[in-house]
Amino acid sequence: MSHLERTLVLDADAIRAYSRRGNYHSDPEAAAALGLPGLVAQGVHVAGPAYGALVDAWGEGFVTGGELDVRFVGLVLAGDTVVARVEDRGDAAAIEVVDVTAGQHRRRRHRPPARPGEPAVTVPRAPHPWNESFTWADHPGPFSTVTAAQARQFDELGFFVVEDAFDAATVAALDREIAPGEAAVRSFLERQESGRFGVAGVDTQTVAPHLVTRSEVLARFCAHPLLTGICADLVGPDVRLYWEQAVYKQPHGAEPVLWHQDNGYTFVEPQAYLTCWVAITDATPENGCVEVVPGAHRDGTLVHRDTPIGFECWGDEAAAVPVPVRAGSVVVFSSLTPHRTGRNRTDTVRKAYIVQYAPDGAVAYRPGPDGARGPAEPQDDARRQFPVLRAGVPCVPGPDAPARPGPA
Ligand SMILES: O=C(O)CCC(=O)C(=O)O
Repeated sequence: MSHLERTLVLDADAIRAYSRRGNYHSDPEAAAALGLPGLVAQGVHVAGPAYGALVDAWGEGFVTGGELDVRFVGLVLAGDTVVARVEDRGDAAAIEVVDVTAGQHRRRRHRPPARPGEPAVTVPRAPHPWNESFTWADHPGPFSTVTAAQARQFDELGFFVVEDAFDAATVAALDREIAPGEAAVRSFLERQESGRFGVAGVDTQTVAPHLVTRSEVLARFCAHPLLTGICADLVGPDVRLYWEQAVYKQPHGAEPVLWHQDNGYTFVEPQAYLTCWVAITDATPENGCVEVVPGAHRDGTLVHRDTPIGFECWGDEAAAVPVPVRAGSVVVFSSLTPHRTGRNRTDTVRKAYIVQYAPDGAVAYRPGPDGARGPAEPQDDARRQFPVLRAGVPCVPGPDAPARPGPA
């Protein structure tokens, strides 16, 4: 058995050599050109080039066909430099990446750290310019689904948890239905030179929106009686699905999701709509559970700044409350609740399906070319913003579905 240690710059060819998309095997010719001849991995499932390549968690049991065992540490992107130890085992071989140095492109995208003595850049706790006269409306009841204590916590703190709301079979079905859309987003991200697109990135999290347009199961889930019951109690009698997306935080992710309000990304009126954050895996402080600043939702939408890794508003580390939940639980919070999620520092993906509901008739505003508020944009796209409640009665998903009880 012999060892060989090499330093590889992961340019596009190297990436292709080790994680060719589609059939997921290394390319013998490219490997030979890199000075690692004869290494062929068959059936090795890697997430694709430029992507958390060959995550360390996959180390064991990674060999298929007995030819190659590849173990990378951490997340690797094109442009990074890796030190790889190659172990020749006679009829097999193993590559272990023992060190990774981030390439220039990655460093550029990271926020420069504050110099000693220089305060970190903070965003002021100030109203969004279009938030001129917001008043939070309390929810006095009566309630069909939430408890009076949950409603009070929602009014006072801006969030509450419904523990174990969905059983394991439902959670597994969500995961299964999300998978194709998530894979499509991942593939899109992999094709970006930086591996990034806004808040999403192959080394941070995939964000897969509008999945209800692909999956009847997910559309029905968004009209689940528990969720429409929460809507009836906290949003009103006439409610539409406003937005839904899966956020899958990658193992050993590079970035957190910064403090933000959901209404800080796209300014919706009425400003207060509802977010149901459904945990598909357990969410913990280690893998990036939701954290909130309690109470700040009552001020309405805050000013946000655009950063290379997403929007950011004022947050308060000292007051932040982590909200760890088991898979199947729901964190219910307002579109006005400042929240964030930390880096996933574990070996496994943290998965969530995020479903948002707004009163029927809600509109969105985007800045025009001069930065001023553009025209009101109706939020009633029949394919993905369908009614879930009409006059307090749950609807089945669909553009013109009559009001009738939702799915069991
Ligand atoms: O799930 C996450 O990690 C963050 C999601 C989030 O904050 C959002 O979708 O607004």
